[in-house]
Formats: sequence, C-alpha cells, structure tokens
Amino acid sequence: MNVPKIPLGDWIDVLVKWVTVAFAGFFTFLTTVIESLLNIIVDVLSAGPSIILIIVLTLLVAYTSRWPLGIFTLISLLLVDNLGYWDSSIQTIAIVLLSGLLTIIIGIPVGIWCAQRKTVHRIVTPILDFMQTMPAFVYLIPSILFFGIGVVPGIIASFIFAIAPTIRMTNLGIKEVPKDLIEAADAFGSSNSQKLFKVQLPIATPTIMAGVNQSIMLALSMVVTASLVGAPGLGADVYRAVSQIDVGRGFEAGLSIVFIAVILDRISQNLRKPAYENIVNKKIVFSIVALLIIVTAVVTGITKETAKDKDGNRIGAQVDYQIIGIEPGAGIMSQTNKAIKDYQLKNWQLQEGSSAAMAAELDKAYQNKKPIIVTGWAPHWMFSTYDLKFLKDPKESYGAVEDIHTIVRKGLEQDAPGAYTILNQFTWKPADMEKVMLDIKEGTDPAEAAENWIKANGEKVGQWTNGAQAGKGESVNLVYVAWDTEIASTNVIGKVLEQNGYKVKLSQVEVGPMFAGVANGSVDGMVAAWLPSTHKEFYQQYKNDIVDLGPNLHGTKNGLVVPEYMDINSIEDLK
Ligand code: PBE
Repeated sequence: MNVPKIPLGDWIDVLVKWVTVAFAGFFTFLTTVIESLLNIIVDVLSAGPSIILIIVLTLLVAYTSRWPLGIFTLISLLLVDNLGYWDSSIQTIAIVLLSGLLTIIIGIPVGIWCAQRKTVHRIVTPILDFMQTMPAFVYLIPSILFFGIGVVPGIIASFIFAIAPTIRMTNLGIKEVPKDLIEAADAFGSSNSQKLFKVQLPIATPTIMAGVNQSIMLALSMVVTASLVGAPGLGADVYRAVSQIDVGRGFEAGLSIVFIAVILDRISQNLRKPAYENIVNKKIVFSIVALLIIVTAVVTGITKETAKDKDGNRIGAQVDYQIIGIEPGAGIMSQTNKAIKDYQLKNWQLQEGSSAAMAAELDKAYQNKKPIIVTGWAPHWMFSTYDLKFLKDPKESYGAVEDIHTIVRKGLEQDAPGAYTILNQFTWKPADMEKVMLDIKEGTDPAEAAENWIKANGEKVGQWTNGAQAGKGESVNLVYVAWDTEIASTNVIGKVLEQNGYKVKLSQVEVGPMFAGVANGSVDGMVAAWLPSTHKEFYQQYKNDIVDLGPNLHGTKNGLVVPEYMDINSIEDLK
C-alpha cells in the first residue's frame, strides 16, 4: 500500500515558525526577566570571596543535615575551588536554583489545581507523561528559536524537564490528606481557601517538598544538555572535555557536579525539619539567610549600575559583549579566545554552543537588522544567503588561508585499497563545497544534495575514482563533525565510495573523538582536518598514529563575521 508520509515534522516546523514570530515580544520579555533574575542570583553568590559562600553553605548544610555533612560540604567545596571550578559551579548552582524556583512557582499551583479538579488532572497527567518522556534534547530546538542561544533556553528546557515531580507530588500530597480531617474542617464551616492553607497544604508539605527536591535534582541533571545551547557552568566544562577528549578535566567537572548535587539534595530535603532545629530556631536561621541575600543583592545591584554608566564602547554594549561561538572543541573557538587576548578585548565573552545554534542566532539577528558578531568560516552558505563580512584581523589571531586535509587510519591502504585511492585522490574547490552546502541549507537531505552534485560533476568525480579498485562491499566508516562544511564534504565522498562498491557509514562526532577515532583505528577516515592552524593541537597529538593524505580543498578562512550593515570593519574596532 502506498500511503504518503504524514508531514508531521513540517506541521511542527510551521507551528514553531508561527509561534516564534507571533510571540516574539513575549519571548523577549521572558528572556529579559530570566536573564536578570539569573544575573541577580549569580551576583549574590559571587559577591564576596569564595570562602564566604563556602562557609555559609557549610553552616547551612550542617544546620539542616548534621555536622558530618557540613564537614563534607566544606571539604568538597574547597576542593572544587582549588581545582578551578568555582565560577562554573556558581553558574550551575544559579541555573539550578532558578529552574527550581520556577518549578515551585508554577508547579505547586498546578498541582493544587489538579487535586481540586478531576478534569484538570485528566488533562495534565498525559501532558506530564509526554514532557518527561520526550528526550530533553528536543526541547532545546524550539527553545533556541524562541529564546536565542545562551542560558535562557537551557533554563526553559530544564524547567520543562523538571517540573513534573513537583506537580505530581503536590497533587498526591493534597489527595492523601485524611478524609476525616477534611470533614472536620467542613463541619467547622471553613471556606475552601481556609481548608487549603490551614489543613491540606500543611499536611501535604512533606510530600510536596519531596517533589521539589526531585525537581531540583532533575534540573541539575540537565546542566550538560543545557550547555549544548550555550548555558555556562559545569555542564559546559563537561561538554568541552568530551569534545576534546580531556578525561582529566571531564572527571574534575563531573565530580564538582556530584558535590553540588549532594549539597543541594541534602539542603532541600531537610529544609523543613532541620537537624539542629532544637538548638537554633528555624525561623531565625532562615531570616538571617534571607536578610543576607537581600542585602547582598541590593549592594551588588548598586555597584553594577554605577559601573554601567561608564560604558563607552558602543558595539560592545549593543551586542552585550558577546561573540556567538560554536562547538567548544572547534579550532575556531580557541582561535577566538586567542583573538580576545591578542586584541585585549576585556569584558568580551565567547558564547559556546553549536554551529546550528549559531546559524539560528545569526538568522534571527539578520532578519531584524540587529547587531551580532559570530565566529564564521568560509566556504559557507551564509555568505551567499546573507550580506556578511569578515572583520579584519591585523594581528592574525586566526592564522592565514588554510587547507582541509583528508586523514585515514593506518592499514586502510591494505584493507581497502580502492577506498584508499579514492580518498587520496579526492580534491575539490570551495565553490563546489559551497554549492552542496547551499543545497542542504535550502532543505535538501545531505545525501541527496551529495548525489545531485556528483551527477552534475561527473568529470571531477571521475578523476577521484580513476584507477581505484572497485570495492566488494567492504565497510568504510567515516567520521565528521556537524559543521556545515564537513556535512557537505563527508556526504559527497561517502556517496562516491558507495557508488564504487563500498558499504559506507557516516558517524557524526565531536572534534576530539574524530581525530582519536582515526588514530586508534576504530574508524577508517575523515575529510575534515583544517590545517595547518585550526586543528594544529589535535594534529600534533595524533600525527604519529594517522595517515595524512594531504589537502582535499585549498582556500579556507576563519574569523569573526558580522552583517554588512554593521559599522565596524576590524577586530580592533571592538576594543
Ligand atoms: N570550523 C569548520 C572548524 C573546522 C571546520 C572552522 C568550524 C573548526 O573551527 O574547528
């Protein structure tokens, strides 16, 4: 039977596009609110030297959960500070606290409503099931479109992922209040709200708090995912370590997450019945903490305002001193950090994320003629889609024009001589690559775009396959990173190998694993090594364990890219 595919994905695309435009004002408002709240939390947490917060947290944990745990907190936080993850930890704690706060503000009322109305409960339950089982990654996609990249889409995605337990447990807690108590309350003629606040909620509190505790833990489990769209903190450290295969740093950052999890878990679990409640009254302790927070918030707020007045840099202020970056492991990211140092761009920050998120952000800014600075490279479809320019780089932080090399594993020449020959003879021009990229950008499936290009360029492809033995179905596994350039090249060469009798598998990975995979022979090769400068470090590290087949393309360029309508021309103008 030939039933056409239901265009579910297309419908969602259209819906999301419509929502993006229709609610643009609302999203901007929400972004501003969430960002300001987060800034306040971060400012308060990082107001004094780290030791002050460490002591406050130690005392708080000791008070709620006994002194051994207090000692654990002290030692673990000192260790986190010593290892150099303090600032990241503050970011992470702030993100988790804010997501937690949002789940409480929204989750508890919804939970109460569910407990009171059967219909609401019936509608909300399947929605919660859906929210919890849909892979959290999926929320990131519309979140980027609605809220741009940065911390806000991360917080929203964490919030959606984490809110369910608070709603469910609030509902459960209230429903579990013994019937006779309700009857008694009714008998005394109490109103609904009296019943709720004087009977149901107090009795349900332990259950509700258990839900809140779970929500906080779920939010914490989202930090690495959130870093994919640019949320800073320990999650970003872990993600960076993965993409550079830095086991040591990954472990350190992971350990810091574990410590913070334990601390947040114990505080939120025992908040209601602190261990030393009989020694110091709970109300006194919490009032002191609240006062401390308010005073710090006000003081830091005032100092920040005065600092802002002195801001003379127009461009910097316009783009919030942010450069929109891509995957943390990419060479262009270290080059940009170098540029920030070379040109002494104090205050400027390089936002980590992904190539796709960067492109989405650029598109959004461009449509609205807003200023934006991104890390960009050529060849790239964005130069034919938008009017863009590279900022001049007189200090050459981004190196000169480069080549892209093909690199294969040792032993491929013996195991699959035909594939080796084709990979060795593969070379094309930036214009070729750009054509494939543009086709993909316009919605063609990458494999199909590759096929289209191959069909139109038989002569060129003939030179690559010239003299190559046909394969007998041997498998060839190519790795690549999801940069637009490499999606194009890898699909093209993959198709050519396939057409010559090989069973080709393309695996998308991060930069570090791409090099490591070829070096340890677990994959056969890649066509994505930007040399001599962009991937210098990876090349140096693995050069003895790989076979470098030389350039497959000449004439690439990395740098900072801005829309033509922006009134700057050189990286020096950012100062
Ligand atoms: N790029 C595209 C990569 C290499 C290919 C410039 C984003 C990088 O910076 O590592």
